[in-house]
Amino acid sequence: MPIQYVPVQVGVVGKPNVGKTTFFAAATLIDAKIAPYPFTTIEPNRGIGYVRIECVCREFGVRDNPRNSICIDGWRFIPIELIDVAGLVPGAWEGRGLGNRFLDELRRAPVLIHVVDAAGATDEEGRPTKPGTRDPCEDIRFLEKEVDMWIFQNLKREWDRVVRLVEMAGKDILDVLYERFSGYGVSRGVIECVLNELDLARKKPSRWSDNDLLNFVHEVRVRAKPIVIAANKADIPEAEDNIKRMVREFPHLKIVPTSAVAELALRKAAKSGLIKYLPGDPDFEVIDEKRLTSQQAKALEYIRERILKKWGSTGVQQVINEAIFGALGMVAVFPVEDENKLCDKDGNVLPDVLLVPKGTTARELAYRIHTELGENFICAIDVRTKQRLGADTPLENRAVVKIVARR
Ligand SMILES: Nc1nc2c(ncn2[C@@H]2O[C@H](COP(=O)(O)OP(=O)(O)O)[C@@H](O)[C@H]2O)c(=O)[nH]1
Ligand SMILES: [Mg+2]
Repeated sequence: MPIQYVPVQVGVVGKPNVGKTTFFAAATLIDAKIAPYPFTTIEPNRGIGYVRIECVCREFGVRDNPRNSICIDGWRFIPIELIDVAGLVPGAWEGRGLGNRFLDELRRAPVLIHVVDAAGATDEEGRPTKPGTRDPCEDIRFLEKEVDMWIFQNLKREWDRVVRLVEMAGKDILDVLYERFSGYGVSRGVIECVLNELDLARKKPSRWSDNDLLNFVHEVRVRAKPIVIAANKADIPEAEDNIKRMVREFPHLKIVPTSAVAELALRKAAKSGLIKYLPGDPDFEVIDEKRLTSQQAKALEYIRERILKKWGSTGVQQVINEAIFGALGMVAVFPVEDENKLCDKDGNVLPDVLLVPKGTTARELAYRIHTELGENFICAIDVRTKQRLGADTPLENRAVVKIVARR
């Protein structure tokens, strides 16, 4: 039976015209609608993007045939689900610009990529302006507030019920709040930790001020739905100073300079066989100079000089990797059924890669593959070292493991 694979969801958010749809199109290589007008994206777009890791095939000297992922030149691309949420404008949490509907799309996404116009070429509502006019730091503050206020409002609406359950029905506040947050994918541990940290665990819900509630929501959200910043339009000269300032002003955030248009151009050129380029590469190679029009050649050279040489890459792949491996702290593991041939029952070599939270144990991995495999778990084998791993051993990134189970 093939392993069931549910891709991690990543929300792509930001005000209109910052490049979300371009980013999404580049990351998924689907031709989504791209236009410089607010609200061109009405329905949220969903598509498959990828994180990139070094595959283990070369290390083991095997030729793999992946099933749930792709291996190109020794790089493994593992699918994740991207959700392109239409432009969020200030006041979205109150319903401005269909904001509530868009925000609801993000409920289950455990991490967000906030696409920011680092060139400052769009005002607070996303209308085009002269580069350098808008301070993108404001956009970072605005979006955090929108997300917090949206959750705050949803929780506030149910607060009478929370009061009744805790103060009249005698339920534990931790259980009640955990249940309220279950739709957002927040763990009990996070709720408990924030309640204690803010000294709210023993305060009666009827005595919580709006400020208590807002602080609580903010602290839970920071832990449960982290945001990474794609400092987009990094190809525009005005972006450089802004990016430096963002890094200084938000030391707790990961800020990745990106150029979504450049990534889209490179992927299209690669797709039509003009260049050799893998998402995330620091450079590309022209396959046949003669096939390029002079305009194409110029555009590619521009991308090389202004983006790749300056920033090291277009940043699109990097920010996705940062969301999954940095902000969410996940690790990639390769489960196999035959520890010598590194294959599954059908002989597929290194067929699957699973993204799991750091700290996932060998037994938890078994459960993740099949409930039965978890129930009958005996031990796991680290294929690299041939060592036996006990049930509670946490798995390392790029581990290749065989699960041994009772039949
Ligand atoms: N210079 C530059 N322009 C970009 C970049 N990404 C997107 N744009 C442009 O910004 C405008 C809005 O892009 P779009 O993807 O529709 O933005 P959205 O409203 O956030 O989805 C379009 O004209 C894009 O070509 C980028 O990295 N650099
Ligand atoms: Mg769009």
